[in-house]
Amino acid sequence: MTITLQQLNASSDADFVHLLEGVYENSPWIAHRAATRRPFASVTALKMALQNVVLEASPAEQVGLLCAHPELAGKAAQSGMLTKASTGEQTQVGLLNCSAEMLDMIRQLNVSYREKFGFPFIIAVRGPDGNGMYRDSIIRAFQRRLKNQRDEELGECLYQVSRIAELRLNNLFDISPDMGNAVLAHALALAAWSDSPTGLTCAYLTEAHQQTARQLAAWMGEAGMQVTIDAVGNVVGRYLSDRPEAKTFITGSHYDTVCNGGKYDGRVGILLPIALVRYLNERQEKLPFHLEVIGFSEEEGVRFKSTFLGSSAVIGQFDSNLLDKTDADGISLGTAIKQAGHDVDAIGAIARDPDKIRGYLEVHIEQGPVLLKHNLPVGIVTSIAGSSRYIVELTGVASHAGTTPMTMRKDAAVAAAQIVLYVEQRCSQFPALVGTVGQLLVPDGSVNVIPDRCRFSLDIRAEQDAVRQKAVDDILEKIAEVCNRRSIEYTVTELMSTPATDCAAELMAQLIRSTERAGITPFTLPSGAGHDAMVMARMTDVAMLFIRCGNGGISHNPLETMTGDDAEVAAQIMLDFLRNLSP
Ligand code: HGY
Ligand code: MN
Ligand code: MN
Repeated sequence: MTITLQQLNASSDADFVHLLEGVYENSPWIAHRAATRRPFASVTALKMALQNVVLEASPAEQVGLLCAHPELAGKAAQSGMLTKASTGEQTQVGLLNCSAEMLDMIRQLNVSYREKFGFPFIIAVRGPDGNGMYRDSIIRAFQRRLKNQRDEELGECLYQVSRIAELRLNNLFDISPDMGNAVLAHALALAAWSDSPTGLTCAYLTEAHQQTARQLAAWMGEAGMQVTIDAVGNVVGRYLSDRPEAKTFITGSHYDTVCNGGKYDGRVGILLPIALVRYLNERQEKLPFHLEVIGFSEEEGVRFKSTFLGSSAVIGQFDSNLLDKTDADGISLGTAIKQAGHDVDAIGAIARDPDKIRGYLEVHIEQGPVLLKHNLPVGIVTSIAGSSRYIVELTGVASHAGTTPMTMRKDAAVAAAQIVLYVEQRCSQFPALVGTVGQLLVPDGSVNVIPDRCRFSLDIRAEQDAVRQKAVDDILEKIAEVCNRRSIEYTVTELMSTPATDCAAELMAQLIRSTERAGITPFTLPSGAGHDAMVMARMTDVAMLFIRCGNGGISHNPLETMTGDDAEVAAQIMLDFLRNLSP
């Protein structure tokens, strides 16, 4: 049986509760409290209202809600006492026909979990696209989350409950997040191409990277765009306006990844506009400006330790000195570009004419927990933190681990350790200042040799440039002090320094209005992660729309996840944004 929003808005409170029966497992009180918040302008607004009732409930009511849920493959399941919805969901993912051995493992997990947290493990088994998780993934999540702290796990279970309710409401209203699920499916397809046999690594111009580019180009063409792959590997799709003289609005993000990264970082910002253009093209709907979707080829800086190669070429600031930089195999950037069939002499021509550009919007996963904590599918970015990256090389003296007195050592690793701890201590002094040593290496080290060399990276970021610069200065001073005291030689090489970037007020206001029209309370937040928008901001006005991340907001990790429904909300907001943006 499906229902309509009109029906729901017009019904009595009792009928409202009855129509939503089963959406929140054995917990009609949630619908009862939400009934007073009618009318709802959209199903999204209804979902938000129900979720907010749960978030505003008392801790006891929240735990009661969790305890109203059955255990996975638990007693209720075994005795056929599950609700109709739970029966369908647990059957769909094979939890009701497990082997005796698997049942026993799940039973033990249920016992341990309930003992630790006092409520049952809850997960939306239908998963990110509603089509069902693999049983093994469910069990791995169970085992992983059993290690969580109680507050963290309470929050995660409440999020999972809202996700279960969302999927049940989709069925009730017979709606499906088609664009959002297309984004997830394409992201999954792209993840098949990796530089590594395990996990997703897609570094600049590797074979996997070039296959990814070809696939993006194919999808852009199918969606109705004119497609080119430029001299630095950017995949560019243009959806033309009827007005040849119109300006161009650019959207996009990067398709390279970090080592062992997630499927959505960057790629969502390319795949979502592709789904949007397909939607517009199917309806022959044109925009008052040309729309350019750019898959930037290199943002993470993994292979050549230089970031934003793709977007810097688009704004005409590609640094040709980088062409001589070599990767771990000694291949230069210039050679890699030529080997990929591109012409380094054509890089200059990639630059866009700023006068012909209307603006830039980047859709990106948040890569953090803020939207999750605020129970919001999307957020509007106010500014992007500036960042400084360095490689530091320390040189001491290798000597015998057994015969060299502790007072006579020039130990590069110990010096590095002292500096690393200082980075943590110094960057803990300000809330919006972060410092990371992501790489720490004793090249050719031996167990019984005092390290003569140690190489490490620095990544320092802050919302305010002055705060970041002061932290960088203090850290560089500390490196000098530690090394002088320990008679260690050192070099510090700057890899990148990008100032903090403000998003454009006009475009932010437009995003806020589109978010409101989607039935979502607009929420603004800064970005701690860097994005191509920082580079594009040197040429035109920029804005960013963040999409909520699941699994506690984790990113740069295979656990990175999001839902088709949240992607759909972002797509609807972006569509409204483009339709209402003055040319
Ligand atoms: O490091 C960053 O902030 C981005 O993921 N490149
Ligand atoms: Mn990233
Ligand atoms: Mn990114």
